[in-house]
Amino acid sequence: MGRLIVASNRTAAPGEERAGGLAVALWDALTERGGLWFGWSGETVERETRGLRIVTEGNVEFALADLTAAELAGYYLGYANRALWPVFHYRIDLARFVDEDWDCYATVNRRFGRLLHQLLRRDDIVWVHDYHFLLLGQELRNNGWQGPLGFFLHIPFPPAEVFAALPQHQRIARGLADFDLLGFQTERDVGNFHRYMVEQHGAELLPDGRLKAYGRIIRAEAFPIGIDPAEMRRFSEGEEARTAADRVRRMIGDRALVIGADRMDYSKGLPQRIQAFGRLLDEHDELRGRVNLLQVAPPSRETVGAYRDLREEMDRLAGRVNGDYSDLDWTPIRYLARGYSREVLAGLYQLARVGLVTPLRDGMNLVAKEYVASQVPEDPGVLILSEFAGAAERMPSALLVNPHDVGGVADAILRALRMSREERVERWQALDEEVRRNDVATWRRNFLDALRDVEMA
Ligand code: GDG
Repeated sequence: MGRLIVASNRTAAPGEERAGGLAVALWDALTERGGLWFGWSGETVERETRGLRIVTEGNVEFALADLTAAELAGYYLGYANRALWPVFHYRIDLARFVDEDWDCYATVNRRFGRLLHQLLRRDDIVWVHDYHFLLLGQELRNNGWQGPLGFFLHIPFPPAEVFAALPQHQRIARGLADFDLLGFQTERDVGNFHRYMVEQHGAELLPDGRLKAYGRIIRAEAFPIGIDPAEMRRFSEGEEARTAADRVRRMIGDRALVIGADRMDYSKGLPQRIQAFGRLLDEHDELRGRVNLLQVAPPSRETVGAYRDLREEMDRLAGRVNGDYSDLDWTPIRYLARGYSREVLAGLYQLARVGLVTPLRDGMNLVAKEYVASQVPEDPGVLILSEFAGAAERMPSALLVNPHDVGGVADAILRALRMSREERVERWQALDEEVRRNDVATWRRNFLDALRDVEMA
């Protein structure tokens, strides 16, 4: 059996944080069969990039490439985060299409493809991750790689009409067709991709579900990503979780806690969420002084304009609700524009009566699953989940909401706060079963099994 080769924009090389189910799952897969993890070193150099930096840990090698400052601006902040991220999240209105950014994106994929190809051995299997590397498979093929080549998209794949707005969508589709296996988060994403390939590229959908495109046969399937529920449970019972929960409890007393935790990203529906909580207080005076929203929102990608705008909007909205309703001994919204460790978050999830996960669009959303895994089985909280999160496809027992419907979300919060313990337990059990069944280990096993089938074929 050959090695597993993983390529992702960031790696979990020694010295980087190997926190989070995903990094751990990939690490486990790599140590299981021995392998190599390729990606950006996280370092930018002024002009000339050095060659690869190789770091070894046990039977796993990390191959790390630098970016120049211009590449960081064009490939990463430019094309990946200003064009691809918004379009894949159905937000053409926020996308900025700059030809030079695309050129830079293609160039980095080409350079990285060449670097990675030099490290490949005959019987390796290659697994590429996410929207930073849409052209990497094609570049490996161009360099002569004929072995198994898989790709997993962590974010949604939009409907054909939206994807086709991307000026370079043809080139990207052609690149994707060079993979043997394309993994998506949900059946909806797979359906979107199929229809796009058939309508725009004359692809043929074969009876066995595979796709014939550009003279190649590719498999496009859903592999819903999960978490490590045991880890989350451990965190929620740990010392850090307890200390954090105690601190919050001291602040809120016996008031009900509603929690949100999201990267500060326009896809997460944060302004709408604040508005919904405001609406709840507008319409229910009996809740004033009785309930708190704690929103953790670590800033991300702050050099991108749309993210700065979001930050300002959040400050304004939370300030307004608090201005309208705060009293001497109560502030309705505690909005924290900073990150906390996952240990701390687990404690907060457990304390919270309601988990509010209302993205406008999300590939999967792991916070929803982590909230479920952190609950006390006899007295669990209620998950309110956007129907537009990938997670909703298999979590129908959550209170599903349309995050654009501010009144509907307010109603759902009210319903969650009033829900009987019996109903809470029943809903939670169904959710917990799903979270445990489709965990992160299952996700990677299913993907790698499918990729190995390609290898055999
Ligand atoms: C992308 C896709 C898909 C949150 N706050 C803090 C913190 N977190 C952790 C959570 C969770 C992770 O970050 C966030 O994962 P999500 O899935 O919710 O969202 P994205 O970052 O957008 O991830 C998404 C995912 O990839 C996996 O495929 O589900 O749809 O967009 O684990 O607990 N971690 C720390 N401090 C925080 O304040 N340390």
